[in-house]
Order: sequence, then structure tokens, then C-alpha cells
Amino acid sequence: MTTVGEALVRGLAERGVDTVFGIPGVHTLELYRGLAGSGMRHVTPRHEQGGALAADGYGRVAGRPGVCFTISGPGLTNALTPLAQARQDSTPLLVVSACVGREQRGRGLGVIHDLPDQLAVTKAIARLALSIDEPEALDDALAQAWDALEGRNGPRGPVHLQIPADVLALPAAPSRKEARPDDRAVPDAGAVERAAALIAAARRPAILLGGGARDAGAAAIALAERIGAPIGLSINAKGAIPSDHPLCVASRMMIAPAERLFCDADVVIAVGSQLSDLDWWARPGGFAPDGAVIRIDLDAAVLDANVPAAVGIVGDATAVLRAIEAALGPRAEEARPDAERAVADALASLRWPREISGHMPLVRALDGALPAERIVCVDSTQPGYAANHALDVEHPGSWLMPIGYGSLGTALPMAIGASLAAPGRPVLALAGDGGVVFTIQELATARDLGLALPLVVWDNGGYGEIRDAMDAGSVPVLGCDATTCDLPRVAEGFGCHGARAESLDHLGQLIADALAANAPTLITVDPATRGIDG
Ligand SMILES: Cc1ncc(C[n+]2csc(CCOP(=O)(O)OP(=O)(O)O)c2C)c(N)n1
Ligand SMILES: [Mg+2]
Repeated sequence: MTTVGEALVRGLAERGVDTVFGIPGVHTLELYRGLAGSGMRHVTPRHEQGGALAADGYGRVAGRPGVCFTISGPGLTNALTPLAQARQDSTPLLVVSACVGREQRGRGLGVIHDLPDQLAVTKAIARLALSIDEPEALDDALAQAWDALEGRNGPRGPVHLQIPADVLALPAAPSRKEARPDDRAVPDAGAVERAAALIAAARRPAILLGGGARDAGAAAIALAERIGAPIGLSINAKGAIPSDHPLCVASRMMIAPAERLFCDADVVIAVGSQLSDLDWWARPGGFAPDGAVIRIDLDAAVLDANVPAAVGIVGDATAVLRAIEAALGPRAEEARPDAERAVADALASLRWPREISGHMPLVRALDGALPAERIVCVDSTQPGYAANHALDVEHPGSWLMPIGYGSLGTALPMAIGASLAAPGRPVLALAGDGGVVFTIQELATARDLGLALPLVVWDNGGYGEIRDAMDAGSVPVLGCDATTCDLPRVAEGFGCHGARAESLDHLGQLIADALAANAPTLITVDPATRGIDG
């Protein structure tokens, strides 16, 4: 007999899942019975927040769903922050949890791991939350989950599937393999024509890619080269096109004078981007372009987010970009602006704001220490904000900074997921001394896996960003000087390596050693490290 729990694991394997992050409990035994013979790798984090963040990191790098198993109640609520992060960034995180048995539902208090309404909690956060309340519901639930995770019939985003503990142990229903229609929106031909007409008449077009365009780099480059448009990358789109492409402004599009290429453009084509203030923080009021904005997104709700659209097109980024290019017709070559020159001039004369320039020595040291194939996982720490704009990656899904939700403690667990999704590629995590302790116990997970992972910690003795904000706002500094600990020794306690960088050259050497080690290495850098202030 196959139980529902075993059938669910088989359904995941059939969809290409090869790794599950999770902490088991008595409510999820049947899932683990299924995992045992499945050939899938199971990774045990030390807290479900770390497990779901690692799964999200896995999904962001692999470009296919990352999966986390939790028990009902506390296991699931521990995974809510990662679900929220994945929702904000539209990433493919699947959380599978148990819930209490059907006969125990609604009994009120006194049932272990119960909530008044568990699914209501995740419905408010995930893109899709479903309860598999009888064996016959399993196939359809998995199919719906994959539609949402892959953005096949609407916006992409995280999914929660729950199964009552008693249902997990029931015999599975015979599997019904029905072909699912591909409901991906076909771009509206009229809107494509209107966009093409605007672009054909433009003299200074520009393209902005967001996380939804992470895999549309080739189509964006083809259009950009045809019309002479600089390409800017949101933080979630870093790596969508190579940084040395002559039209690539990378994530420096909000830095003067590069911002003019976008703010003064007569047409901006924004693809898979919320045009969030988070990407445009250096400009008071965010991105407020003079020209018409053409917006392309899988999610119709994004078409007017932050900046209104002159033309909005719902659809897959690559498909719409190719359709627009096809609709352009012959465009007089002499009308094509010399965008390569404009990009080169702008990048040569960038005026980094103080928040970034102060961290450039550290950013340059990281740049020099990391091979081009790098994957970088960044927490909310001051040098991380600088690196968002000043450090490049060369492939999609290589910059893991949960900018949208901005929870502390993401870098280390995401780096674990990234390392497993891309074996052989160098992965580095960067965190602050405040953020790193939110999830520092995941060093044990990384140690279990023998990951060669440098975890660089900017150790400025507290919540620096908030301390500065209090100072700037004339608020007496309070609550920002939380004493942390001897972080390298803590790492050693987890069986990892630990070191303090004495100079930036030393940091480079420590990172090189860490990338060749058989365990993670926590490396602190602090304001007294030689060379840190230029
Ligand atoms: C879960 C969570 N709690 C609180 C915050 C607010 N917050 C944002 S940055 C920050 C300071 C983090 O300190 P640290 O990691 O040491 O980085 P630093 O600013 O010192 O570079 C805090 C507390 C947050 N982003 N996420
Ligand atoms: Mg700090």
C-alpha cells in the first residue's frame, strides 16, 4: 500500500524535486516514510525559518521550486517569514506541512500543534494555500501548486500545502494524470502594437529589468541592441545580463548621472519589475520618469505599481519582448541613439552616494576575491546595501538579497540552499553582526553538508543602520548596541572555521581559503580592519 504521504513525495520527485529541507515530527512521519526510499536528499536545518529560507535560496538559484517540510503549528509558523519573503519577491518556495487530524479540528485549545485556522494564516501570505483533506485531492493540489510556483496561469509565488495527519497515513487514491492546459497569458496583440509604436517613435528609449525578467536577458539584449537602449537591473534582476555588455548599466541605474538615462528617457520598458522605491532609494520620491512607461508582467496587479503604465502587457517576459521586437517593423538605423556611448560616459562618471562610497574598499575586496561564477547572498547590512549596486554577478539567480521583505538573518540559510542548487559554484554570504545571529545556528547545517562557504560578517558592534537612522532623525540612540559575541569562536563551536580579517588583503586570502575548505568559515571584518576606510 502507498500512503498519501508517500504519494505526495513521489509527486514531488516526478516534478523534478531532488532536495527537501525539513525538521520532522510525529505529524509528518508519512512524508518521511516517502522520502526514505525516494532518492531525494533531505537536509535538516536547525530551525524551520532556516529551512524555508534555504529552500527559497535553492529555488532562487535553481529557477525551480525549493521545498521545505514542516510539522503543523509551530513548524509552519516558523516558516512564515520565508513565505512572506518569497511572496514579496515572487519566488518559487513550496512549504508542505501537516495539520492536526480531521477529527481533532475545531476542538479548540488543548490539541498539540493546533491553530484556530492554520490555513487562514498562510492564505494571507502565500500565493496559494491549499488543504489536501482527502486522498483524491492530492493530484489536483500538486498540479495547482506547480501552476502557481511556475507562474503558468497567473503570477508566480510561494505555495503552502497542508495535509491533516490522519490523511497522510491513508491509502493514496489512484493517480489521475491529466494534461494541464498551459494558461500562460498570450500577450494582447493590440497592446504589443501600441508599445511597438511608442518605441518606434522614441529617441531615448531605456529598459529596466526586474526579478520577473531574470531569464529574459537574451530577449532584452536583442531588443536593446535593435533600438539603442541602456538596460538597468533591479536588485532582484542582477545577473540577468552580463555586466560587460556595452548597454548594461547593471544595478547602478539610480546613481547619478546614470539615472538620467532612465529618468530622462522618452520611453521606459519595465519588465517584471515593481519599480520599487527600494531600488531607487537614492532618489527622493523613487523612480518618477518623464517619459511613457511600458510595463510587462505576469501579474496584472504590478502593471500600475508605484509608477503608472502608459501601456501594460500581461505575459511572460521573453514572449512579450520578442513580440514587441517583431512588431517594431523596420526602424531607421539613423534614428538609433548611440546608447553604448551614453552608457560608457555615465558609468565613467558615477557619483556614488556616501552610503555606498564609504563601503567601496570592502566591496572591491569582495569583488577581487570572488571568481566571476560567484553567487552572493546578502543580509540587511550596510556594506550589503552598497554591494547591491556596486558588486556584479554574471548569471541570473546569483544575487540573493531578499530586498522586498527585508528580514534579517537570510544570508546564511539562503547560501546553504544556493550551494546545494549550484554545486561547484563559489557562494559567499555577507551579513552584519546583528543579522547573522538571527539564524547563526544554521552553521551547523552547513557544517553537516561540508560546505566551503565563506560567511563574511560586518562587525560594527550593533544595529548600525538603525543607529545611523536614529542619529539622523535626532532620536536618542536606544536599543542598537546589543552586545553580540566572539563570532569566530561561535563558528568554531559549530565545527566551522572562524577568523578575523586583519586587513582587506587578509580578507581576500581568508575568502580564498574558505572557498577551498571542507567546512564553512565565518570571517569578521570591522571598522578597524586595515584598508576598510580607503
Ligand atoms: C526581522 C527584522 N527585525 C528588525 C529589522 C530592522 N533592522 C533593519 S537593519 C537592522 C540592523 C541590522 O544590524 P546588523 O545586521 O549588525 O547590520 P548593520 O546595520 O550594523 O550593518 C535592523 C535591526 C529587520 N530588517 N528585520
Ligand atoms: Mg552591525
